[in-house]
Amino acid sequence: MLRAEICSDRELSFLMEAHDGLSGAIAKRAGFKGLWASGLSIACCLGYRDANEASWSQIVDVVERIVDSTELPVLVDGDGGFGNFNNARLLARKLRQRGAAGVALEDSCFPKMNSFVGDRHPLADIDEFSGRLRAVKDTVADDLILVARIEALIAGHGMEEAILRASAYAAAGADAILIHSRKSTADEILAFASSWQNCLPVIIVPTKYYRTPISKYRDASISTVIWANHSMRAAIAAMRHVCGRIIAEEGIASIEPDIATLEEVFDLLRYDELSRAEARYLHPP
Ligand code: SPV
Ligand code: MG
Repeated sequence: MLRAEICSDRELSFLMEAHDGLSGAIAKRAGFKGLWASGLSIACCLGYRDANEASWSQIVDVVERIVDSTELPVLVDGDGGFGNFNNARLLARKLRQRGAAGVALEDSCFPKMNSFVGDRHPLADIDEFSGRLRAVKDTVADDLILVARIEALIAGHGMEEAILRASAYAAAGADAILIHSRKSTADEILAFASSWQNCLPVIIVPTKYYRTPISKYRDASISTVIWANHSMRAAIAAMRHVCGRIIAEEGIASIEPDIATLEEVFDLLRYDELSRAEARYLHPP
């Protein structure tokens, strides 16, 4: 069941970005069945850059809040695993303990840089990265879905290198392949899907090629689409807007209709459940 939400070859699924318990709860209310714990969004909300400035333990703590507040399957962006095979397997073990459903590891070098920043994205050696994957698989077996993320297209290495890496990572035990692209059209990820022939399920992140209709992904038998950072970016726009109005108007009277009510806040965090528990445990009949 968890596996089907994260990556299945039966039908296209969608993972919504979450960066804390609240954004996870909102995504769940909207109807999402699975979440992406985005490294970019979590770092951003902690005031860090997406360059391994946040520590693995900070990420694991945030993931625990997302898992606890939603009880949805969460695929965690594990970057490159925060080091070598040993760091990667420690991260995976901790994520499993905190209830994550899966981890995506990318073949970047530590410290990584967000895929859309600059043009220096050195790739890890294939054998070394395969060792990270094998170590994770040996540590968590089937208790955590292992997604191998290929940065070859981001780094400008072309399709042959991407397919070579996908084959190596499949042999190392990956359960799915995430193929990343910074192009504004889906051409290269569709070309990848067509030559990969679904040897393992394919996961994509259409942040830059957002205009592509979903039907193209269904036609290409893509397994999973990740909406990777849209709650975080929506929050930035909304907070910028409201802060600007409050400072300009020196008051909050006009913004009240445009922000969430306190009732909605209490509802999202299930204060009603606490009242029922109080009635039961503090004031039994
Ligand atoms: C993230 O959400 O942190 C990702 C996707 O890794 S991206 O920012 O596109 O690299
Ligand atoms: Mg990331």
